[in-house]
Amino acid sequence: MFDRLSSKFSSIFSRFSSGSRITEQSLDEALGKVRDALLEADVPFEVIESFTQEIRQEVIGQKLINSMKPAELLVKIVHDKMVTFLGGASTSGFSFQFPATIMVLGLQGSGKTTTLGKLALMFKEQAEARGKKRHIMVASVDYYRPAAIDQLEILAKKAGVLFYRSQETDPVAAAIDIKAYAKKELVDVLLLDTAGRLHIDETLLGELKKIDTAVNPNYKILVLDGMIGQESLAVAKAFDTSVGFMGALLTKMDSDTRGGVAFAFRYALKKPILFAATGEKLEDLQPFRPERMASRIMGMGDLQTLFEQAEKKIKLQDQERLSRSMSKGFTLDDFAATMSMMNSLGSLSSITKYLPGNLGLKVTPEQGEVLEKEMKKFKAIMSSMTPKERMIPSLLDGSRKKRIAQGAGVTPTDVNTLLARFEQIKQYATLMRKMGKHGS
Ligand SMILES: Nc1nc2c(ncn2[C@@H]2O[C@H](COP(=O)(O)OP(=O)(O)O)[C@@H](O)[C@H]2O)c(=O)[nH]1
Ligand SMILES: [Mg+2]
Repeated sequence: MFDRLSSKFSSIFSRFSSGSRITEQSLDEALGKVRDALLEADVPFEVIESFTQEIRQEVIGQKLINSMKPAELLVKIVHDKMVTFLGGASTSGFSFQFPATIMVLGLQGSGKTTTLGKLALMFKEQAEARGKKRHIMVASVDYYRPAAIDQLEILAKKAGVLFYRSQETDPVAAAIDIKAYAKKELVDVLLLDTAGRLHIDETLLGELKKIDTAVNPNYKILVLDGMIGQESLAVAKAFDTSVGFMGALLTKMDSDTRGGVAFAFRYALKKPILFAATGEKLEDLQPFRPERMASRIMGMGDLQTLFEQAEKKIKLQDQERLSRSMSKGFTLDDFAATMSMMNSLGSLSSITKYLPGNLGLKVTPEQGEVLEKEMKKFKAIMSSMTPKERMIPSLLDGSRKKRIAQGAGVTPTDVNTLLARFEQIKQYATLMRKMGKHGS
């Protein structure tokens, strides 16, 4: 998600090394680059202007120019501003209150039907995780596209949720029938799919309004194709004035999405972005967390997302230790835990995008292999160290390094490489902790 934007931002701020001063000139230069990066990401001009102006004011307001304060503060200001622009610092994410009827709106091809299947699966898994059984039903009033309803039926089967096909053929009558059926069957969550067109048109909006009135959903969600960029604004505004909705769900964020849609939508509509879809599979749906998104864009990695993905795959106790250490201090033991967690997560190239700094650069499969070999070495090295050495690596002197290298069957250079890598990650962990992004 936002990979291109993210690599731009990483290069802007990597120039501000720790301890360097911010000058008026370097600030303007950096903000100019921020502007370019956002323009290229298809963020609307007025959004960029207000974004950079607010940052400038804050830097001046906080008297950062020529101060001895480290340039990290500038990074923090930009980061925090980005969080605000993307939706605020709430870390809990959005949660629905059930029982509920949820209706999706959006243009044809934006991903409504696919998304409905994803939401259904997510609700089902959430209930199962709490040992509850939830009656989840999906239904559609899309009578315009042939096979649109069949598509939903297939998704419902995959997700393992109920599906209902109304015999009515008028969308409004079908909507009323569906709602009544759901009530009769004591459905907890009714997910209603609607038709879209390739362009906003009055007939579509008029019909949606009638369906809205007939069904009176608790939640209306606008599904926005993340690939369409600024154009999404007109779509969002048209749906908002005619039918209304409470928040948006961005799809296709796995594609080479430039990020503009998130900024544009938030700025113009002031409504939350609730979820981001990142693929065609049913599992490819995540809560949209402005804070994490901002960290990703700024190249600070998204360890929290990595933890979340890992949650299903690794033992809780490993993970707890890891997130605890992220919020306190970072030792080689944690580094080792991170590595074994990464091993259990899958190929390196698929997960490195969540890692901060240099490790977060795009990794080709070949580079991935090299890194994986390196990691095996690192593991061997660490198992040759004493627990105390893993806690305080600075204890290692030349002769200990040699002994450890021998024990692990590697060279002393490998030991130094490991320590350098570790320092790098530790610095990021420390920076992120300072910025209070973890442990919340
Ligand atoms: N890559 C990717 N494709 C998606 C995503 N969501 C939906 N699609 C694809 O977009 C196309 C249109 O999706 P569909 O759900 O039929 O859109 P609808 O017309 O709004 O119901 C399908 O080919 C989906 O597989 C996503 O998050 N990522
Ligand atoms: Mg559809």
